[in-house]
Amino acid sequence: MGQYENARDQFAEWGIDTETALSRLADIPISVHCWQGDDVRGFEKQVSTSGGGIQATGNHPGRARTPDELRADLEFAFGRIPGRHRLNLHACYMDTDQTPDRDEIELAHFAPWVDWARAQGLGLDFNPTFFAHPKADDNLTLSHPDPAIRDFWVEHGRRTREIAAGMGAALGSSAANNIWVPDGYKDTPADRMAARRRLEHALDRVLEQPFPQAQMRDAVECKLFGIGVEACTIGSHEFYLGYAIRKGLMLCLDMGHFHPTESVADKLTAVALSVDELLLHVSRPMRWDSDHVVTLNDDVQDVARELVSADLLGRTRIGLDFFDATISRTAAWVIGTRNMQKALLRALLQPMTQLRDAEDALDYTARLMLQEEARDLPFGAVWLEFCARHDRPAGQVLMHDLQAYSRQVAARG
Ligand code: RNT
Ligand code: ZN
Repeated sequence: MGQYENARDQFAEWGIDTETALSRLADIPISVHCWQGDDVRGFEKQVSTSGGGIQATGNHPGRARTPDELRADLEFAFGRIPGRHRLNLHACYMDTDQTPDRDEIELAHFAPWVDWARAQGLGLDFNPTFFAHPKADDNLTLSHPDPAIRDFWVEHGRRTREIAAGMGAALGSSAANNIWVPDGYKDTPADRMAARRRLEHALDRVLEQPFPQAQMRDAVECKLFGIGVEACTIGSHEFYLGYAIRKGLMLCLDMGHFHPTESVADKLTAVALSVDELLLHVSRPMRWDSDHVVTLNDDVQDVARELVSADLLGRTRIGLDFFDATISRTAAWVIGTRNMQKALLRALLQPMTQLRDAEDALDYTARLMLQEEARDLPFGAVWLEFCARHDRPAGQVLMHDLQAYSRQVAARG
């Protein structure tokens, strides 16, 4: 008997069907973020600035400098990730000889991405870029007191929704368009209400035009604080939770955007009672929103377990959000995405019925025993089977593959 068959029998003793888990996992797309590939720089021709706490640290050689290089790196990474997935693009990753400002972008500026995604069998997701731009240098965009600056960003937001809808229509797959703005104050503001009202009104304008959900869906992403906006973030959790409920939007929960002891896993079910669809930015905050590569840690496994146990997979879009420039950028994608999948696989292989029965019987001893005994089950063999069935490498082969590619792109300088 092979390793997988052995594992399958061990899981079966706990009433867990590994075949069901494997086929369910194959149906869960992960939206892989483009910005891990080039340290969130993008391809706009004009000089951009950084701000809002978005900054990759490190100088590992091999950063993708052009859209072609980024696509080559993505093809390599997707070739090491089992299953069919999505690419999450930011507006600053346009691929065009033209030099449109953010309020001038159109679907045509992203045509090479759409063609490539179609050829690769990938869905696309999208994001307006409200940072790294001279008009965002004050860490104020949609809530800026200057109406001309607000207008500029409103137009940007509107255009990204059109582009996202165009991508969704072209690929026959609904694109999430996620709004995150860096807006906030470094020090204690005098008038939080005015700023929040300005953000609310600007968002209302951005979202005016309806699009079919089959083409695109809007999400809003809250945050606790960022570098330079320590005292007040205009788009806080309460702000966007309320706004998403009132407007029927998706709420984006980024795992790095809360107090370090808060659990995004715990929030999922609470939010899901009032919001019909969720977007996740799976990340690994270290002491703050540090955007480390996703590991198979307890936080990520807790999130995966909630998605499975609360039956939220059908109304949660799973995206990743990390950027580390101290390690191979392609390896970072592969490691982080596979870890999200491993967390989901483990969640799909829980003895759910027994756990629920124990809880309902107030038998917390049995619940704890089950949770702890389940840790020893042979997940690794099931994961290897998943990789093999999807023709993806694992272990030493994967390791050598990642190292060879990293050496190859190092020549880029
Ligand atoms: C910033 C948010 C946001 C960005 C990306 C690049 O704190 O997490 O999602 O990381 O839009
Ligand atoms: Zn995020």
